[in-house]
Amino acid sequence: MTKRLPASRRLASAASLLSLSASLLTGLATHTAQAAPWDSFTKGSMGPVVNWPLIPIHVVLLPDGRVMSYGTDAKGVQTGQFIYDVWDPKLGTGTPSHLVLPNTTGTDTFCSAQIIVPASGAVLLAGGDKTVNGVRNYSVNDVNLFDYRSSALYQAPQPMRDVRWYPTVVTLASGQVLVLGGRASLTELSVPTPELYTEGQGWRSLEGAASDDAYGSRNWSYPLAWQAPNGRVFVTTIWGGTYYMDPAGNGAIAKTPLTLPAGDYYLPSVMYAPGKILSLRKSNRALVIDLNGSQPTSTAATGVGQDRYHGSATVLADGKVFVSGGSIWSNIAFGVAYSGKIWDPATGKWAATTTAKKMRLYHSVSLLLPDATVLTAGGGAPGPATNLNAEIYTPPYLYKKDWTGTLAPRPSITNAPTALTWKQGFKVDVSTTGISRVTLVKTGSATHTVDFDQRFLPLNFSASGKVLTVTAPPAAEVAPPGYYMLFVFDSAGVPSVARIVRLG
Ligand SMILES: [Cu+2]
Repeated sequence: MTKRLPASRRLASAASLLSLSASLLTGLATHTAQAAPWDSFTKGSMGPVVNWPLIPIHVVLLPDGRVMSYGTDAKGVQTGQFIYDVWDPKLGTGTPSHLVLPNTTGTDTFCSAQIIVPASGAVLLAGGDKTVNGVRNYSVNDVNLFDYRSSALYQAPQPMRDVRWYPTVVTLASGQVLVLGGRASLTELSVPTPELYTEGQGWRSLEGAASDDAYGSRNWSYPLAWQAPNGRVFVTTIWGGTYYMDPAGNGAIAKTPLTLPAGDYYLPSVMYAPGKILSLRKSNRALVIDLNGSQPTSTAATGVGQDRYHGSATVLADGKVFVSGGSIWSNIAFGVAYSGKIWDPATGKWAATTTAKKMRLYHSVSLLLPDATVLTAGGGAPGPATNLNAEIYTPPYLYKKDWTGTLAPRPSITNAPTALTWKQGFKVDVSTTGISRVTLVKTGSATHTVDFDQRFLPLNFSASGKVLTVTAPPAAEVAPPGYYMLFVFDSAGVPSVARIVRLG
């Protein structure tokens, strides 16, 4: 099977070259033919519904700017066993922009967890689904790796100790990947012991950090967890308790004094600034959690307007939070939120955005792309709609502020390092003077309302003409190693296309 991949890639490359010129022409035609609505500079605009070769239940932005997705077959039926897709946004959204490849690992990757391993840039896929005597939704301890350079998906040398379905993966300051939570089978609910993955060495169970309350039976489904500035891993639960988990040595876990109002597995939370999390809770409540002090604290924030079960929260290139999709009742086509909302951390207020055509409920995703737009996609398997499709959202910051609905000219990064280390000063050449902001956004990896590792960091900089001297983030606890999108903003607040840089 491995011999087949290069052949299909050669075909795809040839097709890509042909389609590139076609998509450029199509792109020009689209832009001249129809301007976006006049209020796009306040609401953004939603692109057309475009086909996707599977329901992208899992999406991950790769170090080369492409997007890997998986979760169903080509008809939208639950299974990650047969195919996965690699989409190149630079080639548009037509069929030739997708590279659909066979999954030869034997693992059904449906409802696994995926994240980029910082050292190699490979995507680690932990766990997945298993069918036993015709009954789905048992789980596996399989671990697979996806190499973006070859687009190949292959078995990792060592599986996890525990089987996991619906686990969470987190990149730690050490560069190791933590997996926690998930379900073992229909009868054995929880997997209370986290495991640590060290590239080249494999897995180690953190017996000292086992907890049913934090990420076991009381909080097993894609538990929300973040590398915190104090070196520990901060965990929130649906029932309200919060925890600091220490991954050092044998592992340890401690409850914090902070208790939150009730949340849900399918209401999103997002780290929108260093050590700060916007968390949507039940009954249209929202909170800002601050991890920068000696103990975590929370303050009430304005709710998003309605509960959006299965919606997504995506931090934009400017640090605002785009909330899209969801409905009032879990995975039911009632009270569907078609229009998104953007939260401004500077004011705490929500602004309405434009309206999507498709409901994005269970198994839908959202992902910030390097061109500062947002991929919103998927939903179904099961659900009221089988969404073998995506809509790309263009946020307000990309439009001219003149009511014409036309895209603003963008600044560009003409030269930037490909690798950074913490605290480092580095030079960035840009196309224009008057750069107003420099930001870093970690490459996202989303599934089931969670975007593992998503985080945003504003960077200090000084400018001399078209040369910026930028300071990298202060520490791995604030910005874990891995891949980040580097954006610059012009004097009108318009972001560049990102350069993807490796930190660490
Ligand atoms: Cu699922």
